[in-house]
Amino acid sequence: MKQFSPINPATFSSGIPLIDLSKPDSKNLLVKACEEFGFFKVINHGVPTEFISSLESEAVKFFSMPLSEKEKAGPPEAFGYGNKCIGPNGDVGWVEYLLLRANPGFDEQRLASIFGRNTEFTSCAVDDYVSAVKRMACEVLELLADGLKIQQRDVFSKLLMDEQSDSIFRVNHYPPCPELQGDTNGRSLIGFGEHTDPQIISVLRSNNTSGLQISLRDGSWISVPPDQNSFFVNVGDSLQVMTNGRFKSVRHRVVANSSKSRVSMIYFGGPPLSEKIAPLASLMEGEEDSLYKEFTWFEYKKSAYKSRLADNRLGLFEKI
Ligand code: GA4
Repeated sequence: MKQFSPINPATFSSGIPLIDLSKPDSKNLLVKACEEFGFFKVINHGVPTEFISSLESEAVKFFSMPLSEKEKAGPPEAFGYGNKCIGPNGDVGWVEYLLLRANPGFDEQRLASIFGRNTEFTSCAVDDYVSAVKRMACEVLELLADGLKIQQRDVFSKLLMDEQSDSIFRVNHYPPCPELQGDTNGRSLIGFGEHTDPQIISVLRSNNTSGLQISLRDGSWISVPPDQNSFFVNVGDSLQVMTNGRFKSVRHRVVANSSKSRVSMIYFGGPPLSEKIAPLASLMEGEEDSLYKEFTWFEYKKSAYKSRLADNRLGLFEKI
């Protein structure tokens, strides 16, 4: 069993690892956070506030349009506007969303052609935001490679930087659900059901409305207090595989709020479709065997889209 040194309160925020990217010791804390939680909060991230606020205000404007207008940008397969239905296999949630490719300009051009020139999501706000967040995600991945003592610093980040990187950008709107107010039975409504993210890394920013919860290693759930000035980062299934299970992809979900609307923007950093996802040779100590069968990101993605949200998608690729 691996032993961890005692928790230092300065590196936690409400029980969640807190990483200050401007501090020199961040790489070791990042490794610990990915091993213990698969999740952490990032401050001093370097993403300009104006990129965040202008995209948020475009998102708010978009979601406040009449449903019939928004539906012109749907259905979401594979990209566009979606409402309540998540993925192709019957999952539903109290959420509406936009799914976009994270490659510059791509889907904004499509949305511009649907809505006309001056509508929301036609400006460069998405590009500015996604480029800055991707840069930060790459910095985190390089610090992680360093922290893991891998010689090739860009071993993870190069997959996001690749022109063919299959990365996604998602904007979620969880409308308030007044029926939940004063519910004495403590019932809650699922906004986005529990799942792990299939990609390498996900970077989330939300407004100041709560709702996000993560599952700890013992299976218990904790609420993540919202912080609109910080980012929250998830380890995805692919990073779990590349580290041969050393990092854990975190199960997470969002519960609806009774009075406030929640807006979140998530960048999912994925590899090119042809990329082999396998444990890095440099991380395999001695006789250590790969815990996973070999697969490409294309194969994993194909199988993920046949699954339900809550399924253990990596299960199919584990060696017995
Ligand atoms: C979870 C992470 C991302 O939001 C996402 C989701 C995708 C979708 O909404 O279309 C999936 C889900 C996510 C995993 C399993 C499949 C695919 C819905 C679903 C039931 C965009 C992604 O890449 O995988």
